[in-house]
Amino acid sequence: MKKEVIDLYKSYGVDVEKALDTLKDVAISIHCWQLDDVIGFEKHAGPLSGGIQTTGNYPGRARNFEELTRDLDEALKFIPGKKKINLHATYLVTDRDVDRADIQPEDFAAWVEYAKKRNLGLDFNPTMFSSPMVVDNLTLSSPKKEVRDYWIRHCINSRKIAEYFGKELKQRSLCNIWIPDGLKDVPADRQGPRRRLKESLDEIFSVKVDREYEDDAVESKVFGIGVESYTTGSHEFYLSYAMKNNVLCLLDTGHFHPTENVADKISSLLLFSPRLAFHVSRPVRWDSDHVLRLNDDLQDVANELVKCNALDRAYIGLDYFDASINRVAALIIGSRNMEKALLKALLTPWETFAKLQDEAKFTELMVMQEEIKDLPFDEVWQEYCKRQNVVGDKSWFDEIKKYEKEVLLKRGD
Ligand code: RNT
Ligand code: ZN
Repeated sequence: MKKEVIDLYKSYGVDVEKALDTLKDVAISIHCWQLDDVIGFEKHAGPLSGGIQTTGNYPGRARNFEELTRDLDEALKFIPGKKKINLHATYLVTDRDVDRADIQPEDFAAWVEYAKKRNLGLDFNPTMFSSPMVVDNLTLSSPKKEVRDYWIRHCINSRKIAEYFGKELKQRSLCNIWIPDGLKDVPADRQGPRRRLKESLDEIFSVKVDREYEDDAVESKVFGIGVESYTTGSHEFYLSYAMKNNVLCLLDTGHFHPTENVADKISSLLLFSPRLAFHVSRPVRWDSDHVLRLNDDLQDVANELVKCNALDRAYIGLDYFDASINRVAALIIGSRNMEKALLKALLTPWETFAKLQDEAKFTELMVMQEEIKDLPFDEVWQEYCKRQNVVGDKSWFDEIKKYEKEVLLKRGD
């Protein structure tokens, strides 16, 4: 890296070396489900449901563990930094004819082996959609006891799988609960389903797992397709539940009203919670789960995490799925953008800015905030990638085009 670049940042009070050193240890949890349109490996896998949707029919979807991990390996070559893989329960690798509710650690042993070899962590999500046991769009908040009990069992087993990941890989694994529960039209009873969800969660969390290895999070949502009028697991519901019961809130950046600033929530939550979790996504008009671009919304999230000095208190997971472009490229683009946003945030003199704010020097603050945008970020990004042994420029896409031709296009469907 050129000395002028280092000095230029230094003139703003930014230590480039420190930024590079910090970023390399921040884990990003890369979601496996971008590579196969959220289908998974269950023997009788049906279509995606639960009010979420992939659109597009780009060729080359991964159809099994071998194909998906091959694609993942290809993507990982071009993603710098520390990584975890984020799994859903439907990505089990087993010959057993196991019901979704009864999954066990052994069904994910292949993933542990995969992760160990590559020095990756693993996170987990119970899958409470794409199942005949989602009855009338309801799972944990269903009025039917057998439906609730089924998903309670699934969640308890999921937490044990995450604990197993944590123990095996010697790094804490996040188990994140999201349910699709809601109503299409005007609710007659809003509190009933929420009371049942609360009781289901109480039962799920009454089973103790070791916090050293496993963390629990709950993910809220404003609405889903087909359940536009009411969502049982709203933000207020889970925020209250999490604070009272010592579990974590997971903020999916696509799960709020379109003009709501999700980044603004971070500083508040961190005052009351030991850790915070994310599904970083990009909503376009709705929770559309577009590939992450390096836009202001993404930058804001990264900025807040750095400003709050919370990089070691955050689970940064990605959550998007685009079937209209090369899926491996989609995974790389979003992951690199997450890394870039964090690096940009780390290359900003937040303390100086905060002081200007406190001193009410708002003109100077605005000048600085704008000037900093012109610093030679790419030089630092290239240096980071070089140190991580990853291609820094767009030439990664040449490799992916080759991979598409040699591997992806040869897959039938
Ligand atoms: C749905 C939630 C949920 C899923 C993934 C597949 O709106 O965001 O997290 O997208 O888990
Ligand atoms: Zn999500």
